[in-house]
Amino acid sequence: MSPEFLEGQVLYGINNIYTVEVDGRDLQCRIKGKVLKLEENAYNPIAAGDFVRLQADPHSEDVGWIVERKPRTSTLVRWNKKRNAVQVLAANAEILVCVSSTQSPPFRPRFIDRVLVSSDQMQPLIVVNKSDLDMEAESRQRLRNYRKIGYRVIMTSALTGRGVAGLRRRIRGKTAVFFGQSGVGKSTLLNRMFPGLDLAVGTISAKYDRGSHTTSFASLIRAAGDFRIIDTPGIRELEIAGVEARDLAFYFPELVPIARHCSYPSCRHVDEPDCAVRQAVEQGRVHPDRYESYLRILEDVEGFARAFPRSTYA
Ligand SMILES: Nc1nc2c(ncn2[C@@H]2O[C@H](COP(=O)(O)OP(=O)(O)OP(=O)(O)O)[C@@H](O)[C@H]2O)c(=O)[nH]1
Ligand SMILES: [Mg+2]
Ligand SMILES: [Zn+2]
Repeated sequence: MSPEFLEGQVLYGINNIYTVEVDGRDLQCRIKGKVLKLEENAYNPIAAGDFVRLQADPHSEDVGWIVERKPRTSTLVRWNKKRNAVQVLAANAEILVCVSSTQSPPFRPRFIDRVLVSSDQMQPLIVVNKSDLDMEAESRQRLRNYRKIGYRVIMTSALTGRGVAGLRRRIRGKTAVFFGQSGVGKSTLLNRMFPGLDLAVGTISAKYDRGSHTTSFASLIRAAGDFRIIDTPGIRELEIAGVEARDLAFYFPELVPIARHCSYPSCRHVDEPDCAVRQAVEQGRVHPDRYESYLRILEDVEGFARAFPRSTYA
């Protein structure tokens, strides 16, 4: 008798045991032996949000064996420096909620720029939480620039509830991944949005003004009213993986129409002659901070390409 095959979505994985939602039931699953070809350079072969095919266990209806991962429609990835591997933080989400804070931890637009480059095929939404606290004029100016170049920005406060209903409306009926530095209030926001969720919330270190890495693994959460959310652990630094240097400018929407006018067809917008992007920066048409982010990320991805000519996580 051939074993029964099922399909489901991975909610989370801890120590190589994956909780998979199959027709509304949660199964405890492992990857079946050598059947699932593990990708080279991959830190985790399976991420929260992945769709998988599995075999039912003949002895227990709560157990399954993952035999295949379905192709991903979207990914949020980073380069895990410590493990020297590509890490998929979440898969198959339609919306990327990039959560930052007005302060405590400080507003870090450079980090946001990296987040915006790290997701593929997700619709980005910039959330600035802790709007009950003041924000520096320079940070507000950066927010205006994000809006100007086409990003949607929502101000929220998990404390007062400001903006929370609006955020809920935006993510209803879709799968949304919440991502950002530790301590910006991702889990607090989710608790505010979905009373009863009771996600663990951390403290902000007074000494370092940063979060305490409270959420420790990504998990897909289902909430009443047709919500599917992936809460993720905050990270300190975001190293880019899997973006080709020659494609990087496409991840900066304001550069796309400008880069077309560069003299060199393969212009990197660094030191090439007649570079339209550099001219635009000099003339103030592109925010200098955004260009600086572009340059720093370019350095990263060129280094990455040298180390790993072909990444294989897609
Ligand atoms: N003033 C203020 N504090 C907030 C707000 N939202 C969250 N906090 C506080 O920020 C701290 C960190 O919140 P968390 O929800 O744990 O942050 P997180 O982004 O989930 O952090 P990690 O799980 O470590 O990635 C807690 O002390 C919260 O009470 C807010 O809107 N305003
Ligand atoms: Mg958290
Ligand atoms: Zn150029």
